[in-house]
Amino acid sequence: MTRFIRSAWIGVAGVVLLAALATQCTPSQPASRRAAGGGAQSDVALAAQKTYVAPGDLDTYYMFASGGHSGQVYVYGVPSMRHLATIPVFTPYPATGYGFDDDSKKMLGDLAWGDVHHPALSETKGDYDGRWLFINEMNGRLARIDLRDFKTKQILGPVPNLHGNHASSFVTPNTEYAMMATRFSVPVPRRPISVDKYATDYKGIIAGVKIDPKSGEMALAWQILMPPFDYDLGDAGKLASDGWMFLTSYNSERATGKLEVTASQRDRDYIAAVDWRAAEKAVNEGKGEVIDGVKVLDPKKVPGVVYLMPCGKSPHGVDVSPDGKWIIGSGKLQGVTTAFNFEKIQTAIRNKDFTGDEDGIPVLKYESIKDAEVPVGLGPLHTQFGPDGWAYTSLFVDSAIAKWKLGTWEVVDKAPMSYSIGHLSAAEGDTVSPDGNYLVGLNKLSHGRHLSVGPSQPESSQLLDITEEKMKLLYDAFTEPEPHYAQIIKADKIKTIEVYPKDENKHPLAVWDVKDAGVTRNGKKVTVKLVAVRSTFTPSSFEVNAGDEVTVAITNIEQTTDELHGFGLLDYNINIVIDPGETKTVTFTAKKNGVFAYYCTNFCSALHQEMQGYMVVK
Ligand code: K7E
Ligand code: CUA
Repeated sequence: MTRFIRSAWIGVAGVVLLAALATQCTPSQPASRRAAGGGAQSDVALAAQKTYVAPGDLDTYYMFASGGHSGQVYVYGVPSMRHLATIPVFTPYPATGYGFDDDSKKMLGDLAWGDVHHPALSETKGDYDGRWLFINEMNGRLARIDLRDFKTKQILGPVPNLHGNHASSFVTPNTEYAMMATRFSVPVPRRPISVDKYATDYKGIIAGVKIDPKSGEMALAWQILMPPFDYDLGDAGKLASDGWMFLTSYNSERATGKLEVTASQRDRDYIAAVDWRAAEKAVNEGKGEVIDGVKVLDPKKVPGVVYLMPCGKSPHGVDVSPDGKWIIGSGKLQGVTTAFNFEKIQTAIRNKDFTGDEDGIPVLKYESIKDAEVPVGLGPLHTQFGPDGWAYTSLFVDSAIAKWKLGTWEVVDKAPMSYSIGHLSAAEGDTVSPDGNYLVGLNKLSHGRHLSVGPSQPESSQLLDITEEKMKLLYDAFTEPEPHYAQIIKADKIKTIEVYPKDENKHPLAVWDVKDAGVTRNGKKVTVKLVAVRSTFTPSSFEVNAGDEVTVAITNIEQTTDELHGFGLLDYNINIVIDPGETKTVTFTAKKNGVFAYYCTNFCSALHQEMQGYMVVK
């Protein structure tokens, strides 16, 4: 592909420009590539200026990117595209000790991996409020990260009935709900039924996860039984369409086997439109059947909770415009994206303007609910928004972003992406008041645009300037697998703490004075209360008996920013990190006899190397 683009560029730009640029390029930066990236030298300088964040200066936005099957969330600064932090969510992360201490180990459960796709910042009145970040994972889970300390605080699930939680975690405008939905339909309730019965005996599920407005605590509220399609993406209605959720699905053929063929037969699949207030009401009125502990609504018995909107072949993304009036659904095998009109959807529902049903769910008439088919280009996947009605749609097949206008449906610009863009993320670009300024293309391929690191290549995330009529490529950043979706929030909306205040530490095993540190024994249970402070552990040694169940509780009594201490216990697979003011515990059976060193893993002072001790197991 690189070669193709290079030669195409040579054709367009001509040899003269290349010769001019060649003199300015180092051997490791071929002239053609440099030109393709930025155009003339002055453009390169301008782009550099726009992304340069001087030493000591701060970025204006945070970008939270899904880490795909790494199970993590990556935090970047925009416009510098510098990687600032990794937030471990569904996977142990030795760098912060996540997944080693008792609490995070319990939260992770038996699963050592997760495949995260769609971060969702909490919202108030449709705008990011900077409180929490929710993120889904394919093994039927949802997590909540607290943006006060950038830590994972809750993992919900795996939830019953639903399998392959891809169309998630999209929140409603006041963070009333996050969504979950089935990508891989299964028999509900779960039981072994052979795949030949897929079309009749397998079911999809759309779930509403209620979020506590004070604490952010998530609880599975209800599920809706759906036909066995593959539910893919979602977005919540807002303003005009508040109260609704929209979720795409492919495989309305209800096929199995080679889906790339069998599930691409029909010209249209569906977007499910869920009236979540109606679902909530039905459950409150006692409707629905409890399956595996969850209230499940069957639309045949509870009409009015869900409708199906036909959408171009195998749709992927669905995105609601900032004013909530349009629902943009993209059939990924088409050259257009469809703008559905929310008012027309409501009229069609009122007039029963249906063309049939799927398992009792009314199918709305396509012609009655669409406003336009926008000729964006090939392989439209996802749409983000800017101010003044601008929309940006990623085109996987064309490997580009199309810029177009809501209402006039004019496509005004296209920016090539290197290469094969999936999601894209504009600054506050899925809220009721998008910022514009920057757009990041989250590309699937990056070959040839970075120093080679062997076969396992990074992903490429390209930063664009969208302040002017034409989109301008500013910067190539390389990100770890795999930024499916990302959200970009104004930096000043996030208020972090850097030290846990002493008076907030209510941990029962916390000790703030070295006098209170030490070992207590209750039968075979041993508790070791440790104090960590520059540059000593107290106690600096302790003894237990082989076979004891040992709980080590460590309090980092520092109240100074950036003064973390680690606790690495050799040969016992124990590695935890304690932030200033925090208490963490780790419980294990002292199975191995002998003497084992523990030491501080975080470089904390000039005498960090001396911060060590011994556990003697007799
Ligand atoms: Cu990669 Cu949202 Cu999972 Cu599209 S998804 S590209
Ligand atoms: Cu404490 Cu290094």
